[in-house]
Formats: sequence, C-alpha cells, structure tokens
Amino acid sequence: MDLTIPDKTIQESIMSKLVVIVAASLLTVTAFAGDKEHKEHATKTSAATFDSLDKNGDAQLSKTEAAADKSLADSFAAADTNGDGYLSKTEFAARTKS
Ligand SMILES: [Ca+2]
Ligand SMILES: [Ca+2]
Repeated sequence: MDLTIPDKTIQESIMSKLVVIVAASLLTVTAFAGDKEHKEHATKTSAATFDSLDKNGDAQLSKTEAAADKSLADSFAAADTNGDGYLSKTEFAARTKS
C-alpha cells in the first residue's frame, strides 16, 4: 500500500487554501475598517459631548451652551430634571442614556 502523496499536490492544495484565507481576511479587515471609519464620523457629527458643549468650563450647561446641540436644545427643559436652568453632567448623562 502506497501512502505517499505527491508533494506538488499538497503544496498546491495548501497554497490555494492560503490564497482563499488571505483574500477573505483582507476583505474582512477592509470592511471592518470602512465601517469603523463611518461610525466614528457619524459620532463626531451627530453627538456633542458634555465637555465640548461646556464652553466656560463650569461643569454645567447653560441654555446658551446647550443651543450648540440642536437635539439637546430641544430637550433642554426635560433634561433639566431639577429645574435650575442648567444641565449638570449627571442630567446630561441621564438624557443621552435614554
Ligand atoms: Ca457651562
Ligand atoms: Ca439642572
């Protein structure tokens, strides 16, 4: 019984599998990178952070500061749960969570 397999056949088989794996990996990496880039871009343009909105750095957002973010300005009164006319970081975080 001859169990010897020709080396050339094995090599060709391995090479063709490697090519498929490498090609699939490249496609996955490319798709992932594109997706990540897209998400980061969307985050930057749609949601302002508390720190970026707090222009005077007093750890509260005035109505004027909140006006820089349209969606925050629209929900300012609802977000200001203690009704002091300012959004604390806690109030801001509670709003973005929901
Ligand atoms: Ca402020
Ligand atoms: Ca408040």
